Amino acid sequence: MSKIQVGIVMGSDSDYDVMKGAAQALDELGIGSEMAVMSAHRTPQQAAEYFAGADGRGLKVIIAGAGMAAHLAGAAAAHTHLPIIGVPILGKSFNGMDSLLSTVMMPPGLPVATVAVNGARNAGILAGQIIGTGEPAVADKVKALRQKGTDKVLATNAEWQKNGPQAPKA
Ligand code: RP5
Repeated sequence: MSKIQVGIVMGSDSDYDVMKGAAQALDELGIGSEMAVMSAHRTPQQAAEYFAGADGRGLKVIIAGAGMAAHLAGAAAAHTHLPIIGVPILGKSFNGMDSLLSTVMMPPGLPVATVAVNGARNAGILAGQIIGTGEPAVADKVKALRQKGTDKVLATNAEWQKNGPQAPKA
């Protein structure tokens, strides 16, 4: 079992369906992760303790997802120097703009690397890229993942050129 290097946190279990994409990507890259539910507003004390203790427990990156203007990722940045990747979760209002802006618009000095709305898979891959700067085996896995994406497009286009455009197979 790989050592746990990434903490994936979310504001509510209602975020799980999106956030599991980060765990899946990290798994593909051979990086251990843990998941937890915590809220910047509903459980501020517990969240602060988790973020403040993350470095001491060996975590390298934190991925934080929250919907509405809950800005869990920003709260994480306030308590640790570790890199924070924010995942804005699509809610019921404003097409996710509330969450996107509350996650991305951090004050100078406290960056949150924000991925697309519901972009948890990319958050996992970005965490892998960060960890890969110090672990060549992880960097190799990131490169292989990208190559898979390239190969898929090339194969699809080759098929289109042979048999004409087709809708994706289910
Ligand atoms: C945020 O409020 C959570 O991250 C979630 O996306 C949203 C709604 O939470 P629930 O009411 O579903 O628990 O804090």
